[in-house]
Amino acid sequence: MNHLDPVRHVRGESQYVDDIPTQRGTLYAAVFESPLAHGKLLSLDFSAALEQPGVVRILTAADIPGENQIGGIVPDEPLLAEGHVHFRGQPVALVLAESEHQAQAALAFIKVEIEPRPILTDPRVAAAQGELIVPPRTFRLGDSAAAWSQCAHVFEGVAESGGQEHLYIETQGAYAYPTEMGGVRIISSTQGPTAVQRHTAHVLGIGMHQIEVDVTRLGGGFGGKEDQATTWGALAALGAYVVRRPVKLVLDRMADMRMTGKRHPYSSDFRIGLDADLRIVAYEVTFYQNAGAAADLSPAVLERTLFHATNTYFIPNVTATAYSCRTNLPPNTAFRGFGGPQGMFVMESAIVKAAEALGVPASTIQRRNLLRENDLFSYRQPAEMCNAELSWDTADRIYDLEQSRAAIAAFNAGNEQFKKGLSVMPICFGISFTKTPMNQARALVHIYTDGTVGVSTGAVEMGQGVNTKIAQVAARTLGISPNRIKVESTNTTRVANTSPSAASATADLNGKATQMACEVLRERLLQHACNEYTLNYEGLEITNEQVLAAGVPADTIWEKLVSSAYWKRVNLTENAHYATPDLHFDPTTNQGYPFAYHVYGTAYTTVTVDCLRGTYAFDAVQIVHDFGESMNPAIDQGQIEGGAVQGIGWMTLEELIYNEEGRLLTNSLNSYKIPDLYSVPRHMPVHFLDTPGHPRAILRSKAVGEPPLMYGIGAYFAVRDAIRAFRPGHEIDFSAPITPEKVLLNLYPSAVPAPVAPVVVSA
Ligand code: LUZ
Ligand code: MOS
Repeated sequence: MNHLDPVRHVRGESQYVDDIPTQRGTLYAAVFESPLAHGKLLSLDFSAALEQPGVVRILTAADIPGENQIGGIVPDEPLLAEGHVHFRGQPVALVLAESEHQAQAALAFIKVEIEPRPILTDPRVAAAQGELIVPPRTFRLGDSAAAWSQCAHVFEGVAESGGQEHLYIETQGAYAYPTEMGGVRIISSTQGPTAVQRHTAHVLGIGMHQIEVDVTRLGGGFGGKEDQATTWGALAALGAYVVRRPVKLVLDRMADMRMTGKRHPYSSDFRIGLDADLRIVAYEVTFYQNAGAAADLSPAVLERTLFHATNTYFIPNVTATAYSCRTNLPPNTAFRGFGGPQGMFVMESAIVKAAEALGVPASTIQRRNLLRENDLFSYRQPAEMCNAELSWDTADRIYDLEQSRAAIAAFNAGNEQFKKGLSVMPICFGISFTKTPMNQARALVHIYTDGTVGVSTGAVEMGQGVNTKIAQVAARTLGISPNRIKVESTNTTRVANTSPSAASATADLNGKATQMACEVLRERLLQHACNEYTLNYEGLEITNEQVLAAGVPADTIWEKLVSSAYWKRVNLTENAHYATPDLHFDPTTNQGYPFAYHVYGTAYTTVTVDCLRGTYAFDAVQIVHDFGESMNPAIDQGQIEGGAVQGIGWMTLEELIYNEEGRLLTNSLNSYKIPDLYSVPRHMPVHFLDTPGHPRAILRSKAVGEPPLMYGIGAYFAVRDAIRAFRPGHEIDFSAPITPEKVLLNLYPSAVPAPVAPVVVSA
């Protein structure tokens, strides 16, 4: 089945928040941001701004009727700054005007006095000063301290990975309408409609039943709208609630880049010990996460870093500690992989460090330490239906590691200016929200009297194709054509108390709920058919035996079956609740069974570096991926390609630079480089690993959203490999992204003077 949306997208018919026809009387909002990264708010002067044409009202924290608080995990984040500002771009006031231009123009007339305070941008400095968001966490397996003596080889090092801008094509935004009885209806570009509803109700001091949030689709989310869509939904709602007029707030690209949080930069220390057979005996790692100025989702991201700290390897002795460090940057947030990639980058760095020192290919160490069936992760869940070795060996069989390496060696021997590099990146990603209670979903299915079907769930369509998958589940379960099915907008009044569309789990959770509701309806219709014994449809005689033999009602008799059921007063609506079975996790011992299952895969990345210019191009990323029984191979392959390219961007091109004043210098697409047509791999074969899938996955089709991002980590190591082909033995920092600039500095370490660069907050 094709993805339902692309034709509409290409024709420009899909509606995003900014495309909704505006109601008469709509006001436009613009956000006045803190110009300093840290300080005490002394005064705000709106007198000149209020005199600008079209300006209707300017709101501050003082206008909030409820509590000025939108913190999720930790209540540490005001909706509008109060008393102090903690990052540049923090919302301080909301201008409401008759036009978008007038609202924006008025911002320049607001005067603010701030007494500056010291600015922190480095997580290690923050940790040293005790600026932690939550107490540190440690995951432990075995006894690493005692294990060093058993190691033939021990290596240590530092690894740094940078942040990443989400760059969803649709920027953040919301459109709020006052409803009668003092409520608000919000159309929001959010992955988490219930989060917008809950926080807005709290901010307005009213019940959640007074707030309706509706989401048709997003132009991308990638985690950036899991938690951080709430600010704009709540601000628009505040305006609508106070002024009793519709309020629209849509960020322009540069405002979005300045004001919103990103992937967390990490700075980490590692120590790895191997025995004489290159088995990893012990691993110790300390992560310093740059959380920014408020908790947001940082503690959960930090936890997932610990879950994935050993990637897809079995290591008997592990101590992994993580610090979430408070700095004066915009609060960093969920981003595809949710801390997992940051943890896995350090693991791979440790292996490469050992491999380079020992003079063996990293792949030798990687292959020897892959998880096997029932091996324990550090959190004590066993690797069940483990496909780590299967995906590695399948990749070797079809892409041939030895042969690939030999071809690269031959190329490198015959070329001076161009060098090729190769890496192997095996992945393992746990599927489920790590916070067990979030693993629940509901579906509401209506069969209308003409046989068409409306399905509502908590799933948010953000381009990933979840609506297509939901329609497939309903069609398959009811035994009807997907053309009869409409997947409705995600609306908090139809499906309540939803988890965000996140954690790669949306199709599993909402798909299973849809399946359950449709199974009940199908049984009920079959029962109805049996009760009627014989249904006479325009000369077509069908007995209950035939209906039962068919298993599900055939499409041709569906309409008659449904309408006859209605006339017999059979309930044609069903609501189902799904909660992933078997999950448990104890955050005090950091042990349990947090994941429904794991997704595995392996990627070979080949790159050609121009050793005169420092530029590079990816020849190929060859992938073997564990889809289970893919229910939609086209959508799933799209997720693999997009995810891998997004990972390549994070690891090679995308460099966020804040100066020491906490100002984002890479604040637009001419200074922040994302992958384009020329930087994607020329070849990207995706082999579907042949497995039976997993029963906890929807239709045994495994989650596919986040795992492929981590194939991109291989890009960093492939580039590094090519640099070392040009300059054998050269020590290269484990510091991502490895931009063309960094490549050049590594190719000519002594010839290039140390650059006078702005402070790079790569961590
Ligand atoms: N969001 C969340 C996530 O709240 N919990 C998670 O475990 C998670 N994992 C990945 C992406 N988003
Ligand atoms: Mo996400 S990082 O699954 O919102």
